[in-house]
Amino acid sequence: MHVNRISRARARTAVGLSVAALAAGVTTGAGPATAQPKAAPAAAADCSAAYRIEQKLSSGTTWRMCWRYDSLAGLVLNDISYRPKGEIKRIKVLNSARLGQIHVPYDDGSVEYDDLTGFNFAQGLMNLAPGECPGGTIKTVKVPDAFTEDPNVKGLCTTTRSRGHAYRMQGDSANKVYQAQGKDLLVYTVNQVGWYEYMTEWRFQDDGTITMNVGATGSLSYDDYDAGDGRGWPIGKGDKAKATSHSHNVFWRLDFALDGSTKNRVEQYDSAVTAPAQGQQASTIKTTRTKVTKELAGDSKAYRWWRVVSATGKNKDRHPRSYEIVPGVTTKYPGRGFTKRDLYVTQYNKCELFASNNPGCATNHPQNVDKWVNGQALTHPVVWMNVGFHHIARDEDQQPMPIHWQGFSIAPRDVTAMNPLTPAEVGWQNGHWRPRS
Ligand SMILES: [Cu+2]
Repeated sequence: MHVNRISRARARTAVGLSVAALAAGVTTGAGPATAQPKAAPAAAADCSAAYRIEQKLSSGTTWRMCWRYDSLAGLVLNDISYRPKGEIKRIKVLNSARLGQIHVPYDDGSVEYDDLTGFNFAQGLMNLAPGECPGGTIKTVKVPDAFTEDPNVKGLCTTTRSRGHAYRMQGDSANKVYQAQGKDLLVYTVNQVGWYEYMTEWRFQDDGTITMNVGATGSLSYDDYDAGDGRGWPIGKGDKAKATSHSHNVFWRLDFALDGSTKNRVEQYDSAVTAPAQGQQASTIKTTRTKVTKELAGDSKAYRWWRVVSATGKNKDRHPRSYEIVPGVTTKYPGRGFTKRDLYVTQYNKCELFASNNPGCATNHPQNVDKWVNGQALTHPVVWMNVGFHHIARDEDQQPMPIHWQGFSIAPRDVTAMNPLTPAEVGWQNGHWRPRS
């Protein structure tokens, strides 16, 4: 999207290559340029050390995953697990987490782009300056189908960051305060597409929450200051340069494997309100669970949430482990079938990798995620989240354009029996506990 002529020409060539590679059944996943160790330790994750990201946060939680770099999707994180300090074993969360598309339609109807499968998002991986990965490590990525002579890009940052209070609780005495500052592992890349730069950020919190965001920055598209429809937003002196409004519809694809099994269940919860009955002070809220046994095209709304439930694992309180899907702020784009819903849950199919313009399946297979929802039973659910941003430019968008984030989270629900960051002194306060006398 937002393409200048040079990158547009570049783009066409490279798309040809990618499609040819796909047609030939060639996988173009690539990894780090550094040499791999000859003998990896036996107990390691399913990847060599160069492809592994492992971080023990100072609060005691360890996150571990493997990474690779896909010729279309860019950064792909596999085999994601964490071990909170009170757990003996690592708890697996996801088989795979990746972007599922960045779809950019223009308001004047002139054009729309599928940046991942149609505009060489992956090949636009940018070198990061050391200061862009404060306190962390920048890994070298070998970019498949690279345009440049040297395909090696210092493009993957892994670092840690504080996120403020993880919790606070007043203790028995005035000067006793239980408090902790939360720590996160961050994993991110920057991909240039035309005039834009997209930051793809994965945030792994010490409390088990995973937050995924795409940030749009770089520059507004110089070529689009003409708003042919007369409805763009003036961003230069007077009323001449009008930036064409457009949307960024970002999709994520999450392949869950809670406790190592892909046979997860999906549940939807809705709460209904009844006005206060006579003699009652408040309204009554009734929450109902709907088991999602078949593929789903769903919408976020007030009082609705979903969770993915482990097929096998329970926490120490014998509650089934699950991850809750926490939608982010979205402006849903109603102009396409695949952008009409906030969430899709599809039965796993190894060729279904991009929410729109999906190139990997047989020619008679539908290309968009909404068409994959066709009543199949969910024995291996794949979650697709669609988060939209309607970008009406403003004067402050130049120059450079301030980064604009869109995304969502998944949060543990009953993965551990208590807050995984609980300090030892209050570890006994689980369930119906009694105050100490
Ligand atoms: Cu934009």
